[in-house]
Amino acid sequence: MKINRINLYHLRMPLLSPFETSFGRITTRDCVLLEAFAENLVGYGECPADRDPGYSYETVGTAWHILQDFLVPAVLGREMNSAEALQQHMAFVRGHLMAKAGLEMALWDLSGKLRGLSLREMLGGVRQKVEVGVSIGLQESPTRLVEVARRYLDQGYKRVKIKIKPGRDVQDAQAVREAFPDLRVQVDANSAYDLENINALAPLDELGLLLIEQPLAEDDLWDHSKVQAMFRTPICLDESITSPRLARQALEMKACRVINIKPGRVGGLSQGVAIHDLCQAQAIPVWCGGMLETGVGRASNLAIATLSGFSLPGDISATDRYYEQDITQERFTLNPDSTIDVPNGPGLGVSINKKALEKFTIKKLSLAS
Ligand code: OSB
Ligand code: MG
Repeated sequence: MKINRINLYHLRMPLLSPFETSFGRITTRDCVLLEAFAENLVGYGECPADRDPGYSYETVGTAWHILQDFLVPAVLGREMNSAEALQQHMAFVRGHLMAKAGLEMALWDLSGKLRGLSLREMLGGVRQKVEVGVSIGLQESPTRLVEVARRYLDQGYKRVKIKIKPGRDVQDAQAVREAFPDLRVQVDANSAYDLENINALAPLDELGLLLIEQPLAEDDLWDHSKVQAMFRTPICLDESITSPRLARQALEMKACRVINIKPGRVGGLSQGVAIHDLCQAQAIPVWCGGMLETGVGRASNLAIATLSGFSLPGDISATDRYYEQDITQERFTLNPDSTIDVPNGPGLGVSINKKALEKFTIKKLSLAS
């Protein structure tokens, strides 16, 4: 197929509640939505770069520039029939993995619509619903955190992740553990520690946590191997794993025992699948991370999380954990067993609510061949 037009939308959507991590607090969430036209079909992709370079160096601004000036021109009007071919055409751009991932997602959506196959079927997923948890941002106090966690448990979530940062770590995790002795709990530091202050986290090892996510800097596999040696609890890497090669090296170095796969962070669904395959061959558990996606990115995350090696619950919560109004007609809901159903329609299996898309668009660009 040949893509003959791509529209970029800079979206800004209000969150139902603020989301605070060690790198900042947001009340609205930005992203770039891609709308790609080919063969009288339209496919959507979500680039999860945020407004600020807190989680990663990419922002909506950098992704917009890279898409507009490099990636989209390299793709428009070219015969393109697989994610592999797309990745080859994008390889001249170093980095900018979230920008690439958005484009790859749109190609998958188009391919699925062309072939009448769901993304789950194309990726080789083995289940129709996916086990999920909820990621809870930093709260004003441990007491408040427990209240918020309880609200999510009442809704049916059976796994909770809490964000931590120096000064807001052990007490928070202990409070949750005391309130919910049997709950599956994990923590995420988003790179807020270094070897100087990591000892503060030692008491976490007594709490029976599922994992400790990304304690150190993203470019620091080696020191993560030292931290993993200090803890019985598995270290899970998120920010550090930006390619299948780094995933392999992290495992060789024993820098982690679990990997969080976010297709956006690694340059696209195909790269996420490659990391899944590599981990599965070594019996390393993986799970699907989240970036507060719209219904478009959420559908994509659900599809990849159906692969057999995704053995831990994903950060893929119901729509009402994030947005009062989404840009998809479909809203994702939580089943009583803490799962979410995976869309079955062709491609991503979602349709766009044009009114909502227009409402949340703060900038639009149309590029044609
Ligand atoms: O580190 O997993 C993270 C959200 C934005 C950026 C980074 C992260 C997160 C989350 C939220 O933890 C997961 C979700 O989408 O619910
Ligand atoms: Mg994380």
